[in-house]
Amino acid sequence: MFDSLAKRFAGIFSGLGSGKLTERNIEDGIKEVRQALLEADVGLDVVKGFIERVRAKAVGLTTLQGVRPADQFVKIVKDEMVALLGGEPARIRWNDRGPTVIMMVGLQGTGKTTTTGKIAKFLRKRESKKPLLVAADVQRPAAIEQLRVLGKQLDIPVYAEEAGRPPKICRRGIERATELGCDVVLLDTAGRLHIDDELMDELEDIRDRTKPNEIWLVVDSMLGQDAVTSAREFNERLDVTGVILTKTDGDSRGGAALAVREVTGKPIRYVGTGEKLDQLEAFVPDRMAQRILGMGDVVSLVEQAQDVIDQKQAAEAAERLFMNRTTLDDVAAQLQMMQKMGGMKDVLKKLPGAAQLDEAQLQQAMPKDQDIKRMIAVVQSMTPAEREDPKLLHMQRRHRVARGSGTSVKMVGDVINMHRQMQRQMKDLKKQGLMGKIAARKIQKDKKRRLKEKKKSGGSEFGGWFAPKKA
Ligand SMILES: Nc1nc2c(ncn2[C@@H]2O[C@H](COP(=O)(O)OP(=O)(O)O)[C@@H](O)[C@H]2O)c(=O)[nH]1
Ligand SMILES: [Mg+2]
Repeated sequence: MFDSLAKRFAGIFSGLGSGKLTERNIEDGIKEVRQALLEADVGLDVVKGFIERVRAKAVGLTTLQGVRPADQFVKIVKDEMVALLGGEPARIRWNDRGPTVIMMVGLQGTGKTTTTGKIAKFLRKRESKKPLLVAADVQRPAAIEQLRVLGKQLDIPVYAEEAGRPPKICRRGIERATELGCDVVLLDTAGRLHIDDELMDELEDIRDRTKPNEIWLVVDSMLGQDAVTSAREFNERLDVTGVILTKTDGDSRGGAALAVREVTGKPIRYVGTGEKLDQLEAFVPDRMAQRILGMGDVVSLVEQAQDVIDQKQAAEAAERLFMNRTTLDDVAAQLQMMQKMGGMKDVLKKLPGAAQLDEAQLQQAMPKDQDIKRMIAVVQSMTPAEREDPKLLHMQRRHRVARGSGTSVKMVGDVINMHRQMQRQMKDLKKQGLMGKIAARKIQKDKKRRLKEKKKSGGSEFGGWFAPKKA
């Protein structure tokens, strides 16, 4: 959803350069930020407020010492973006006595029923809750059936009545939850294509009779400003406690996501990222701001990595890295991790700087998953001694390994280069830690020199894919 906006921002920020910022530069930067937000369909009022806050902070930017002014500007925009999205992630108000009631509301087709199922699944997994779903949409018989099917799929109980009025159904649903020992009740209410009084009266009635702990408004991010308008109306009538943005996997420009918090004053709780039941993410403003600003979603990348890495193994690998005793087994481990983390493209996209790469550049910057498999095979065809000390791998041995792994001598060379790159990066990091800025500057110089050398020697096919460089 935020792809084009992220690309835009990354461009604006790199356009600021690394030198001193003048008032003129800042003004240009602000103008571009404004334009980018307007193009993303954020809405004029929200953009205005945002820009005013950024400008107020950006005045006198050049006075801070020791930090690049451009970075300061980026930080200001980022902080404001986090504030716009809601600051701290919101927490659920659990009921300490009896089941917690969560009422789902929203227009028809926004994804209420699907999201109800997703949330139930999410809360069961992440919060160890025992949910029950209530079919409170009696407008369409198909709606009840849809929820039943969902419940069966998830193995979560569903309370439904063929006839009767929704407020009473909801009350009885909560009673059933208590009987079954369920501690969360999700009310899947009816929607309409447009907001009308009849619907609102019904929803108010449900609210008054069930006293929900949370009222979550489901908003379709594809609807842009219309989504924001309907969110405002729902909130005025029902005083919702949170918003869930669905269909963020679509090609909307992101305006609704950015404006809905400011307009309703209510936090975004989750985002739906696809039709499948596990495609729901908790909404973390700081993380989302980084993604929007093209800074790369480093945090979620790390989390994703944590999911697949064995912690003990990781600690051992880190120690070897630090002692500069990495072997080709570490290279293989890293490759295996990438394989587990899923498509390389998804991983790369989350790295800082990668937002600026277009599809073709991304394709070029990464080894194909097929190649990852082959590279692992290369390492597996080496003797333990060779893995320990890649220097042993002279030409004859490389031929043997290539044959053994069914690959090419070139690929064997690429794997050895990866190992070298790993060691170099570690050295760079150490230098930075020990000698601070002087070291950092020297590393920059070294890098330039190495880049030149690499150009001369032709480089490896996958050169630079550990840290994708701007093309
Ligand atoms: N791509 C995508 N589709 C979604 C998402 N959430 C819901 N949908 C789809 O939106 C359509 C309407 O969903 P439904 O839950 O029936 O909406 P309701 O009328 O509000 O209950 C269905 O086809 C869902 O699969 C999402 O996050 N991404
Ligand atoms: Mg529905």
